[in-house]
Amino acid sequence: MACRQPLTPVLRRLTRTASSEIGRHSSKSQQALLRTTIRCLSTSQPRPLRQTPSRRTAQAKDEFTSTKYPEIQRDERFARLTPEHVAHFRHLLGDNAVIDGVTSPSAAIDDDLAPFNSDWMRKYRGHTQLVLKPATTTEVSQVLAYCNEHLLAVVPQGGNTGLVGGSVPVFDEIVLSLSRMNAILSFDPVSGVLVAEAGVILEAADTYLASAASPHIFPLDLGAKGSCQLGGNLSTNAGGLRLLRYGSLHGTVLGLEAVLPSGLVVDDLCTLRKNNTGYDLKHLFIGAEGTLGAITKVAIHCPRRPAAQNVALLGLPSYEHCRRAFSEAKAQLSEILSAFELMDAGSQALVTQVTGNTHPLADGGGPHPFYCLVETSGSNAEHDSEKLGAFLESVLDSGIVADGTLAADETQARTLWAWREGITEALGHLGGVYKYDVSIPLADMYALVEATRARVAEAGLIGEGDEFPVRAVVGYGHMGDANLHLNVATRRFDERVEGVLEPFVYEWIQERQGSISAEHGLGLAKKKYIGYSRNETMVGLMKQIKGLYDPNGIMNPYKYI
Ligand code: FAD
Ligand code: 2HG
Ligand code: ZN
Repeated sequence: MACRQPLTPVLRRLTRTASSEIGRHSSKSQQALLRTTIRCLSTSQPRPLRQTPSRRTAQAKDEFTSTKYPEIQRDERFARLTPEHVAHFRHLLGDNAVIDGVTSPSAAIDDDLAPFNSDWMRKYRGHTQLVLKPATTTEVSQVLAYCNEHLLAVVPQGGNTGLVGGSVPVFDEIVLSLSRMNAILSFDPVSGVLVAEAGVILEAADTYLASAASPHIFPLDLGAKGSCQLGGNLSTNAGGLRLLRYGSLHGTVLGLEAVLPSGLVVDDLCTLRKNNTGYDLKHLFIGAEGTLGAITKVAIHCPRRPAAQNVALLGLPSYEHCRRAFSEAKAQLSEILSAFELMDAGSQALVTQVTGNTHPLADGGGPHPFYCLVETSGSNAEHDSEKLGAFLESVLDSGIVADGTLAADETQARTLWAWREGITEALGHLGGVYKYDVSIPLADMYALVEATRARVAEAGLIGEGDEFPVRAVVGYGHMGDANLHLNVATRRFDERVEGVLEPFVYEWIQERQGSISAEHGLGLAKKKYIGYSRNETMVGLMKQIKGLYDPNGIMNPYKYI
């Protein structure tokens, strides 16, 4: 509250000067105010994350999934890889497309295989001895047909940034990496339709669109954009930071090409926005997590890149205030609102701890119990700035928001975003994390974090000292989509913690008609829990579809289906 009076005019002025015209038209006092804010923000520039001791400990203790979860047994229907199989793949793809630990095991090959065996969180670790990197759809088709015929299990892998253990093998499954299929195939600036191979990195696709003669934007954005691939994005049906504005991949993807385990190429690379001709089968692959086939190409509708973008970070006294701020943002910013993200104080404290940066709102009466990041995207900088300024003024005046800051340029906007996008990485540097990515009606959403915190405390598992496995229970997420990320940050993975959290979290969500997987999928992590969000009839139908597309069950076995 302390900062409310002085901040209001600052925000108003910064809003007016937030475009690239700063300095040319702004008054001396405006420039002074702007400099103040820049100075404040520049102390918070994100630094590269350090390799903390606890992160190293977590890595050193990486356990095989098969050891950690002995109840998952290798399916002995699957063949074990032989030198003959490997020779066949070398002949098919060429030596450079094969990482072979079968015929030439060595420590160096193990090092090459390691990143394909371990997931991003270092929670799951498989035993693959073979990675294949086909370069064309025909090669994918030949590989899968051979695997199907010889009963060799396969895990498709994109950027390996998935957060549910779906992208890595459990036992000796072959990893099918799509990384060499990374060409942009076409872009039509009039319709906005981009056609690309599945291995294109999300950020590369967006950079390509940004530099087009008429700049466009990829309708999905997320913190892992520098590593994740379009095929992986579709396979997880990733939601990300701007779903609120651009909608889900089920709406933006117009067509795709996929290869079934039989080798059959499903060519549904439609580039039309309307195509009501029978079942829309592409949707089965969106969110299938590699259990039906391998996605090889994508056609997606991309909007024009907004000419103006503004970002504000707000400090709020309670979750209820965040809900009110969101409601106001929708009402007042309507068509230009492009993101509304939630962060609790605990999540921001962990980012501060890991990066060593000063929080942008640390001086204005902070730390605040909650923070919201609001982004607008539109075609008219002046109009958008005025609208955002008026919104900020009204939420400050009405006491919904206690403090706030507005980015004055792109660098500052990125800095503010780093406090939201950097949470996952910061948490990963502190040890093991139990992640729950859930949808719950907004009224109850944050209550899950409080209930979980209370439960962990009651079990005596949370505290400051090393004897406590849990450091913190934090919540953040895509408030605009009623999508919460409940994260339990630990010093080490510990069975007692998992026992206290599961199935408690899932039961809590089921009671409120929520979803146990909002955007990350089920993978291995939520394999046992699908029944909390899908009824028997639906799981039964899924199994029938799986049986139809993949009768031998070679695609991503041991995962949710
Ligand atoms: P992978 O991790 O390689 O694979 C994911 C799944 O898809 C696996 O089951 C795999 O078998 C399958 N798969 C991969 N490629 C193919 C293919 N070509 N054909 C068939 N199956 C395939 N997710 C969100 O939804 N929103 C976020 O905001 C978000 N932020 C993130 C931030 C960070 C820092 C990190 C690490 C992850 C984040 N994620 C987020 C998780 C998200 O699922 C992934 O980032 C992304 O969508 C997965 O893409 P990938 O290429 O890395 O796929
Ligand atoms: C995000 O929104 C991602 O930042 C990751 O979906 C969430 O770390 C997580 O749990
Ligand atoms: Zn998310």
